[in-house]
Amino acid sequence: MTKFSIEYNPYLVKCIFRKNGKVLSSNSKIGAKAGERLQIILGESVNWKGLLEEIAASCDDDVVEIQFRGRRIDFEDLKYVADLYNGNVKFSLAFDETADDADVISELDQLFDEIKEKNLPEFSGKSQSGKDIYTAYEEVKNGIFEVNVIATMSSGKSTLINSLLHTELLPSQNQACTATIAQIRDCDNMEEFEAECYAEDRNTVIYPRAVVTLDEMRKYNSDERVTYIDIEGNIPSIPNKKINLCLRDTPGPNFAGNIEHGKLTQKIIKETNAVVLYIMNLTQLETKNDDELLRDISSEMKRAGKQSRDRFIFVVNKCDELDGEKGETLDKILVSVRDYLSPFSRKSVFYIYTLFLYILSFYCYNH
Ligand SMILES: Nc1nc2c(ncn2[C@@H]2O[C@H](COP(=O)(O)OP(=O)(O)OP(=O)(O)O)[C@@H](O)[C@H]2O)c(=O)[nH]1
Ligand SMILES: [Mg+2]
Repeated sequence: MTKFSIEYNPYLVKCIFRKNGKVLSSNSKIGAKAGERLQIILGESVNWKGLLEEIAASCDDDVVEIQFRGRRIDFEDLKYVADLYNGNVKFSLAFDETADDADVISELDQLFDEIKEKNLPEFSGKSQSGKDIYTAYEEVKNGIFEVNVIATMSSGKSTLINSLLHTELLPSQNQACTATIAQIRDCDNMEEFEAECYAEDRNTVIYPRAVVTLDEMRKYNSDERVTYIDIEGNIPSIPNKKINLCLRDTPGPNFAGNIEHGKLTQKIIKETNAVVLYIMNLTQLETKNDDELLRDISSEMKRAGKQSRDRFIFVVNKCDELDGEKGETLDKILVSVRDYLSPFSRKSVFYIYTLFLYILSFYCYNH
């Protein structure tokens, strides 16, 4: 039996691979991947069959034990890929858990408390905007994690967000629907959703803060004076102590009622650091508008490098529309989605996210 080990540090984006105790150098095919994200290495890319296939090829053995050292969520991704593997090698997985995000943050908290107590002059400086290091740390830690949902019209943006909210709050229908920009801030202790509506200047209140349901949201969405809807309420399963999530539903950029919508989508793609969930409508993959948006995303990924590529996550939606009788299967569809996306950017990045996210989207729609 071959013993293979993977030690993964997601904060430094660093893997150490060992075969039978010996570290694989950067001259080896697997060792050369040491500086890439685990989720990317797990998937296929040009001249790379995915980590498990590559381990199988490098070990020349029927039985391989993989010892993984790292965070549980990363181990779960490895396990997911191992469960899908149907090659000739029998893999067994062992897990050695290291600190997770919560442990790291609590260690950082302690460290900051200690240096604050010592009143060290090295840490007494202020930034140009007048912030000291402690305020800046708190701001980053408690900052809002913004997720923008974008896509061409009727791809299922609002429906996906409703699924994440476990309730039908945002209007959705099979024609140009969302005309406003609604953002939902997670607030664990609220029992209902409350919303306030603003005009285009982001300042003039059109409807003051009130409890909302789908009916009020329909009214706000069809009122031409309303551009922004700020909503607060509990997004289930997302604890505030871990993350201050804000989901933002956007109108399709091709919404005929307002050319500003296209500009907003451009701004989200180019000018923010926020995460973008890009929803692809399986029943209508290759539209001109999709093409334009994907080109914009692709050039932003090229311009802003690695960090920017991680901002864009692709969701293949409406997977329930697959017609099994015509031989359409999820695997085949993923191949065609990959082929469709590959001219826009590197295959591997798109692949792993689409693979993972079609499952999320499928799950959300059906629950
Ligand atoms: N079969 C199927 N239909 C879906 C799915 N998601 C959304 N839909 C339907 O697709 C249509 C459009 O959904 P919306 O959520 O309004 O789409 P949108 O992207 O928010 O649309 P706009 O706001 O107009 O840009 C609605 O009729 C939904 O019921 C899905 O996963 N499967
Ligand atoms: Mg919508």
